[in-house]
Amino acid sequence: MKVFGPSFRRRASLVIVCGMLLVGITLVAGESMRSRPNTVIEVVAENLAFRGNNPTLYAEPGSEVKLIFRNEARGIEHHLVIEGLGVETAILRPGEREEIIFSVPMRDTVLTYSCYLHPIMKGKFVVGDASTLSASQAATTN
Ligand SMILES: [Cu+2]
Repeated sequence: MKVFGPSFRRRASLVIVCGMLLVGITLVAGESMRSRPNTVIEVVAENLAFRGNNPTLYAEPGSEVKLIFRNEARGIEHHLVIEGLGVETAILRPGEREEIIFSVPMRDTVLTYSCYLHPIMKGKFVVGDASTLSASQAATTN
């Protein structure tokens, strides 16, 4: 009695091919998840503004962002919150820094970031690009 006949070998090689295919698909899927846009945004608090005149910040929808917040003011505490995302740093003393990693919503939107200690420290956090921002500005002026 032949145990390893031609049909067995054919089936065995099919299983091996399928297995290799599965491993390949898993690797590719894992790779594409790891290569999602990972944005690093650095925000620096100076005396009574975020450096760069409270700049507009941009992030791609669905991306993962690492926010680095540094307080380089002299003798003034600052904090940073992005409204609507639940992203908020502690109140930082001069010289301190904090990093927060968070996920950005999938849909384009324009949010506000600010320091609640100083209401004039306020800028826009845009999920999307410049066209998202201009569309939202057109909507608010109409
Ligand atoms: Cu502040």
